[in-house]
Amino acid sequence: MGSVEKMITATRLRETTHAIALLFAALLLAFGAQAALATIAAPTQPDATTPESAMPGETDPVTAEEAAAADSSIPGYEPLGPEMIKGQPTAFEDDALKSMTFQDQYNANGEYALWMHDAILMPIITIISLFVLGLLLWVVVRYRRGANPVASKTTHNTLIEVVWTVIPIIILLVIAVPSISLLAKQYETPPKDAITIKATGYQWYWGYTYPDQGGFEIISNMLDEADAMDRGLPGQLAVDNRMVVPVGVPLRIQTTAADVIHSFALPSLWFKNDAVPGRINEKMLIIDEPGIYYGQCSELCGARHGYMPIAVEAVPMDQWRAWVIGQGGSFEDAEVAADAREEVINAQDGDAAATDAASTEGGSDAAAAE
Ligand SMILES: [Cu+2]
Repeated sequence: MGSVEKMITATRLRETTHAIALLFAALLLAFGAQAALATIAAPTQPDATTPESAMPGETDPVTAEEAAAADSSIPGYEPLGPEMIKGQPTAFEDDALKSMTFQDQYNANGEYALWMHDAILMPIITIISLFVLGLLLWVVVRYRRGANPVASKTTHNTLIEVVWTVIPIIILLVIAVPSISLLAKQYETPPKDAITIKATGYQWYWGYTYPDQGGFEIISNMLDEADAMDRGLPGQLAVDNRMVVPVGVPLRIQTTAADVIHSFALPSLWFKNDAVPGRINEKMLIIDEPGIYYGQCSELCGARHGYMPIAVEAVPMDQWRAWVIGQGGSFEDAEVAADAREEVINAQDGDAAATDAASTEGGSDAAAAE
């Protein structure tokens, strides 16, 4: 009997070893293919700012400084310095507690979400965890075999069953109300006059297009880490050309990608939208304070996924207009575009009104005509 069992165990062991070896081989193949693809793809990628170097990380510091000098030469616009950095992660060494939670929030949605986390979710999670831990300890101590040799045969208790059904329902309702309201806030449609910026993910950098201001595109590559540190900017987050936007007004951020799926994420502005090739995703963003806000691509997109940071610079409207002019943009088409959008929206509203005969809008129109 012993030898048969040993044989079976040996066979099983061999099978398991084979399975593990196969798994490793598959993983190696997958990673090898990914690395090979990356090396093939890298030199062929278009790179508008640094045509002489294919990899964004190898940006020549002189070129980057020249770019910065060119920026500061725009009349009426002053690029924000390191003292204006607001949205960035905190290092564990600097502040252990802060490094483990959310970044400070700089708009209404972010503040609301942070409040929901701090005032609703965390207290509920803590109370439930402590309560269950207490129950477990009580059972372990009070009903151990030594203290309670004859176990109870009780199987049903109507009161307890009602309580442990109703209380979780109430807890879920308490969570659902702010949760659904936050979800709705996040999908609020931007107003007609919102400023459109299209963020395009490329392997491995970002492009920011301003369609209403002439359609110019800003190509944004990560700064060389040492170069960024020299300028007092955070390494692996600072870029050569930031996405400059006006502060305090609604922005219509559209995200898309040119090659693979990327994700445009700004933790301190409670903003994240996937950038999918052949598709436009749209979400409203409002930034409350002037400043620099850092984010990162948040969808695994290839070898240099970790090196395509996002830097948004929010400046007052007049400075932003000066910057747009400095980039060769114009404001002539902005109103035309806004009017065109309004026409489309009115047409859609008109369709909706037509189906709803007793529309109040029709009534007010008639009143205005009189
Ligand atoms: Cu990416």
